[in-house]
Amino acid sequence: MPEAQPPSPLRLDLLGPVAVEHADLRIVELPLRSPFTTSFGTQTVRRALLVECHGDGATGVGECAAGIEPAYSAETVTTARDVLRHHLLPGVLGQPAATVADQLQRVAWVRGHNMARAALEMALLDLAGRISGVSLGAVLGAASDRVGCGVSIGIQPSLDATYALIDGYLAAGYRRIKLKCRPGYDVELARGVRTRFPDALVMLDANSAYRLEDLPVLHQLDAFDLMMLEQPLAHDDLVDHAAVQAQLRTPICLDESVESVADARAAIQLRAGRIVNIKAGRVGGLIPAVAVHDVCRAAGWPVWCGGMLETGVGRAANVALAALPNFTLPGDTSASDRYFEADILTEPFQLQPGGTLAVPTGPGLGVELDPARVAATTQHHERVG
Ligand code: OSB
Ligand code: MG
Repeated sequence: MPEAQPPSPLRLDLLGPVAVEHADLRIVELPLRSPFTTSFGTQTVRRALLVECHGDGATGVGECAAGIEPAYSAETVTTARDVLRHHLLPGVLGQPAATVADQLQRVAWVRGHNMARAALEMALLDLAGRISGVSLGAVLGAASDRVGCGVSIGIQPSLDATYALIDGYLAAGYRRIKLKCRPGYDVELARGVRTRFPDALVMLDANSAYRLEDLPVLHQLDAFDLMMLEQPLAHDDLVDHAAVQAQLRTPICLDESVESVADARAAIQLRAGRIVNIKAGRVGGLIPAVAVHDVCRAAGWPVWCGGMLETGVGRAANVALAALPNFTLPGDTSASDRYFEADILTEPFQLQPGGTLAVPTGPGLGVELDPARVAATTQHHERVG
């Protein structure tokens, strides 16, 4: 007999009706404190598309996860802006709905463009939460008021530079170290880190840099007690991941390969890994992210909250999501100062003792934009509707 599954924690019923009178699309650009290099490229800035939805005298804001280049995902800041401007926002502007879910149903016909859709969803949830006086955490079903945080470290010019960064982040309290890797920057990295930090929770993220032929390298990595190996194979693959997982002790964590609940179910059925990194943008929103959380929970797969170098806006949503019960592993929910000299919030996210971030409790996202910081970082702004 299968065990009874816990019900989904989602509480959309806490939110009242929502109407969007007009919207703004804004692109802000924040320099990163240091370049972030992965197997697919180097980023020196976070260029973020913000969607601001105005209605009932309130404003809700959403951050789009998409990056500048179509490297991690097919979507970019500009594709998301176009889809929001021409297809998603026209579907909701001036058309009040009884619930956020009804509002989103109006644009359910738009295929793909998950990150654009998720940005609109975040803005609607923030708007409805502010109007109803309910925090996003309460709506998603947060089970704790703090989330355990890890940190994602890019590929560095030298192994010694990596060790120095790890030293600093562990001293700051981060609970888990994720190291970006790629062919040729992998086995020595894992060996060196394991030797110097034998007790740290360490994992690697390949961002799809390996192929089945690289199995010997993955076998070598299997010797280092890594907490997990994130997305070793192609962004759209599950079958080869299953073949590799069958041969490795180290759990595989899927990132790029899970873009929907259907993908999560397929991954579980195929045993293409044992863990999922959930990013709301990648799966089309926070509501689908909770659904992925629920299917993973039912299958006994732990999940954790990934990141896309978000500003404080997207970070607030990530932290609320990470407070759900099956987010049992520290996520890429680092503090604002890990990324930026200055965030765009009145109060940046700060790492608390024990390596946690506090889940915002105010209405909606529970964070406030700093108008001066927004003005200083805005590169593009247009009104829609
Ligand atoms: O693969 O998780 C990833 C950043 C941009 C694109 C892809 C990824 C990442 C990170 C950074 O690892 C996570 C963070 O926001 O700290
Ligand atoms: Mg990843």
